[in-house]
Formats: sequence, C-alpha cells, structure tokens
Amino acid sequence: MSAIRFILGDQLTQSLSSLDGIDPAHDVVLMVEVAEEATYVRHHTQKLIFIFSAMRHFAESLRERGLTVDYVRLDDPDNAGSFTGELLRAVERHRAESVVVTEPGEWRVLEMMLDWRETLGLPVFIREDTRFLATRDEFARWAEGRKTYRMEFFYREMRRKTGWLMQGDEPEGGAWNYDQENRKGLPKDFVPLPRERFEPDEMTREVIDLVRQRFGNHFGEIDAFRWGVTRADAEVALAHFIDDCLPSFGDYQDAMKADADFLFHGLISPYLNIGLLTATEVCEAALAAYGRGLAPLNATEGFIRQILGWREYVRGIYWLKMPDYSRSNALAARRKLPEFYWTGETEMRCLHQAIDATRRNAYAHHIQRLMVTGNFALLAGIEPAAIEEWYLVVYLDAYEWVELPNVHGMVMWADGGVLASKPYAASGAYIDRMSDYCGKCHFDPKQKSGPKACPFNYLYWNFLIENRERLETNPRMAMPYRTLAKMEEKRQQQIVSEATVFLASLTYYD
Ligand code: FAD
Ligand code: DLZ
Ligand code: SF4
Repeated sequence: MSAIRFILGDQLTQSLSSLDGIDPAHDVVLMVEVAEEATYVRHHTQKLIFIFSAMRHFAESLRERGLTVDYVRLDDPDNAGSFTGELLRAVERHRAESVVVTEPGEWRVLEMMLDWRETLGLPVFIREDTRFLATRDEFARWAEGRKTYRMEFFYREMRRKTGWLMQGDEPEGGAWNYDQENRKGLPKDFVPLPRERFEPDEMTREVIDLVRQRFGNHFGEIDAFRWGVTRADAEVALAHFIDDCLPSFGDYQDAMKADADFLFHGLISPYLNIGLLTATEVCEAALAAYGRGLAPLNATEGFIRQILGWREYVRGIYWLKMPDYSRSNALAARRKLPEFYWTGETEMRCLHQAIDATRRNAYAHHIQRLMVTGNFALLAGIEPAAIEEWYLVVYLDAYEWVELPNVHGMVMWADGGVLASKPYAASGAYIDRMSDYCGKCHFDPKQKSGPKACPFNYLYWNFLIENRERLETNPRMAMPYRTLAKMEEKRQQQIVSEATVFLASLTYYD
C-alpha cells in the first residue's frame, strides 16, 4: 500500500497534517516546482527564490528524518508544469494507491484538489490545515448570525480560548487593547537597528541562477535576496525579533521613516506563511518575553493581536466568503494601476519609498502597505482586481488567503464593509504625522491646492465627493461628510478638477 503525501510550497512544516501517520517504508513524499505556480501571477523574483530554496531545504530535512522524498525540479525536462500534471506522473511512477494532502491556502488550488479524485482515479484525502489557531468551522460558527464581523470581537473570543494575556475572564492589565499607546513618532535621533539577514548558501545560489534565467524579467531585485530559507534561519529571525525589537514594537508600530525599511517589525510573516514558524510558537515566544519582564504589555498585546487576531480573522473571512468575495466592487472603482507601482518613479516621496523598499526586499511594513500604497489606490479609485494582483505579486508573504481580505476588504473597501466598518482614507496630514517623508518631498502636505499641494489632500476630498452616495450614510463617515457639506461648491469643483488633472497626468499600466 503506497500513498503519496503531497506537500505544497507553503506547507513546509514537519508537523503538517498530511504527514501524520506516514509509513516511511511504503509512502512517498512528493514536492514539485511547477511553472503554473511560478507564473499564475508574475511573482517578485525574491518570492520565487524564497519558495524554491525553502522547498529544496525542507525536502533535505525530510530525508534526514528517514522519509522518501520525490522532488521534481523546475528544470526537469519531463516536468509537466502543473500540480495536476505532476501528480499524474508521480502516481504512475510510484504505483500509488492514494494521495494525502493538507488543504491549500488558496481557493484556486482547492478547486484543483477537488478534481483530483476523478482525474487520478484514486482516493484523495484532503486534511485540515492544523497550523492555524482557529479552525475554519470555528470561525464560521463565530460568524453565524452576525450582521458585521469585527476583528476586535473575534480577537476577544480567541484570547478567551487560548487564555493568552488573560487573568481569569479579564484581560491582562484591564484592557483588551493598548493601541492608544502604540502611535508614537520615532525620536529625532533614531538610528535603525541592524536586522538579521541571511547570506545565500550554495543551494540558494543555485536557485538564484535558475530564477534569473527563467524569471529575470519579473519585478524585484534578485541580488538583494537575504531572507532565511530553513527552519533554523526562521528560528534565528524570531529570536532576534523577540530580543531586540519586541520591546519597542508597540510604541512605533505605526511609524514610518525614510530609508528605514524594517523599523521594529517582526519580518516573520514570510516564515509563518510557508510554515517554517508556527503561530503558536511565535505567540508563546512573545508571551515568555513578557513573563520575564523583557517586553511591556502594550508591545506584547499589540503583537499577539496581529497574529491571534488579524491573521486568523482574515483567514476566517477568506474561507467564509470565497469565491464571491473577490468579485465585489462596492465603490465601483475602475481606474487602471499607475505605472509607478512597478517602477517606483514618482515625485510623491512616500510612495517612492514604499515601492522602492518593496522592489529591494519584497517587503514593506504594514503602515506602508495600508496608508501609503493602499491609501493611494483607494483614493485614486484603482480597480480592485488590479491592485490585488500587485499586492499578490510583490510581497514575499503574499498568498491569496491573507492578501485578498487585506487588499479587497481593508484597503479598497470593495467588500462594502464586511471587514472594515469604514474605508481607511487619509489625507497627507496623516502621512506627515507618522513619518519623516514629507520634509524632502517635491510636494507640501500643508498645501491643499496648487502645483505644490500634496496630491493626497485633494484626492482625499475628491474620493469623498465621488463616493458621496455610497458612503455619506455610514455613521463612521459622518464627520468628514459634515466638513464637506460646509465646503463651498466652488472649492469642491476646484478639488475635483485638480484631482482629475493629476490622475490624467499619470501613466497607466495596461
Ligand atoms: P509585524 O508588523 O511584525 O506583525 C507581526 C505579524 O502579525 C505578521 O508577521 C503577520 O503574520 C501578522 N499580521 C499583522 N497584520 C496582519 C494582517 N492585517 N493580516 C494578516 N496578518 C497580519 N500579510 C501577509 O502575511 N501577507 C500578505 O499578503 C499581506 N498583504 C497585505 C496587504 C495590505 C494592503 C495590508 C494593509 C496588509 C497586508 N498584510 C499581509 C498584513 C501585514 O502588512 C503583514 O503581515 C506584515 O507587514 C508582515 O510583516 P512583519 O512580519 O514584519 O509584521
Ligand atoms: C507560490 C508558489 C510558487 C511560486 N511555486 C510553487 C511551486 O513550484 N510548487 C509548490 O508546491 N508551491 C509553489 N508555490 C506555493 C503555492 O502557490 C501555494 O501552495 C498555493 O498557492 C496554495 O496556497
Ligand atoms: Fe507623500 Fe504628500 Fe508627504 Fe509627499 S507631501 S511624502 S506625497 S504625503
């Protein structure tokens, strides 16, 4: 009796459910590098290097565990180019009698898996992904009967379930959330901390050559690749974050600084999302630091909320609402994506900084994604599918289960409020307050109109004007609409005209 245990590129966890009960004498682990996954969107070159190198290192670690691994490389001349094609070949090669997989992170791949029983003519066992802190069923039960799904209430349930930062039924310190303390600006003399990066080993260098040869024309700086690719690397990255960054994580969570790409952020989402770290161990490491008095409560709670709250919540929303979720366009946004998203060439310094960092690192921190590239896309009315594809391409940690709710729901409000009660729209004043970008920008965040005015300023009001009918009745938008109502008609016309001229002046990507 031989079973194929099929492991995908974001399932690199030794305790993966599809490996449970494996029979090393008869079963074969299958891992495949396939063109279809590398090109269904044109992933950042560093994302391709990261996945292929991490897959190759993980296969080695399974062999060291005594398992038989059949690993198909991208440059294998017989490579069929797709998961289904490679499974068909492997079933024949190993005369397999069944296939065992862990459910995937994307709807697209689940649809493929559901066809495999028929295509392969074999039993296909799809097991739950047990690496998350809430099951899909648990989330669906929590969501049942609710009109709105607010992260904060889900998060409180999860705190109660895990007992993390709880004193009996009460939250540690008396509050569920310490965000008020987490909006500090960086000190003037702040010098960025050197962050743990990893020199490519021989296996990674081989993958770098492969990616350069096959995907060299994709977005991203290949030679800057310094991400870890093994479980041991990921452990080093986590320890570095907990020891050196977590204590300041809360205070400066929303800060942005020119030429400081990482600040005190974790840089752990790439490892979490492919399974080299687990959500439980990451949270337990933060709780242990808090327990030893090495990290304050505002930082620990803020960090736990990102993982136990936001990360689990967006996954819950994704599986609850797909496949229809991606099709809505509540603000009827139709503009194409400006070309500067791919080149970083724009006089808007905040956008240049965020996009350039993304090109060099396949990373930008949360506030850059939400309040700079995201805010611009929202205010400019970019078509949701176009900006969603951009986010899925450019970030090392991007998989649809986590990218889509963040972009479609949180940034673009294309779901009409399923995820966020109001759009996160902001003018230049927010970016000026939270960063040092504006000082050396071509534009001035204090000017509201004219050639030097920060485009975020007139785009913000233009967004409110364009979406008046859709948003005016939202109670959380009452304040800006009251201000708009007091604005003279002539001033409103000027805003629309400046926004129209500015948007027409951009080059758009076809
Ligand atoms: P930290 O700031 O150190 O946060 C710690 C951890 O919390 C992260 O590693 C991540 O696992 C989790 N987390 C924090 N916020 C979120 C969130 N909103 N959703 C899910 N997890 C969260 N995250 C991804 O993992 N993949 C994506 O494709 C992705 N796309 C995003 C797109 C947009 C428009 C926005 C606004 C956010 C997106 N995020 C995404 C969430 C967040 O920006 C990243 O998780 C974070 O920047 C990763 O860097 P870090 O590990 O340094 O995070
Ligand atoms: C992202 C990605 C890429 C680029 N390549 C592969 C691959 O060749 N083989 C593989 O097993 N997985 C790859 N992945 C990750 C998959 O796209 C991911 O498992 C699915 O999107 C489900 O989340
Ligand atoms: Fe960005 Fe406006 Fe500040 Fe320039 S002035 S950095 S465009 S917010």
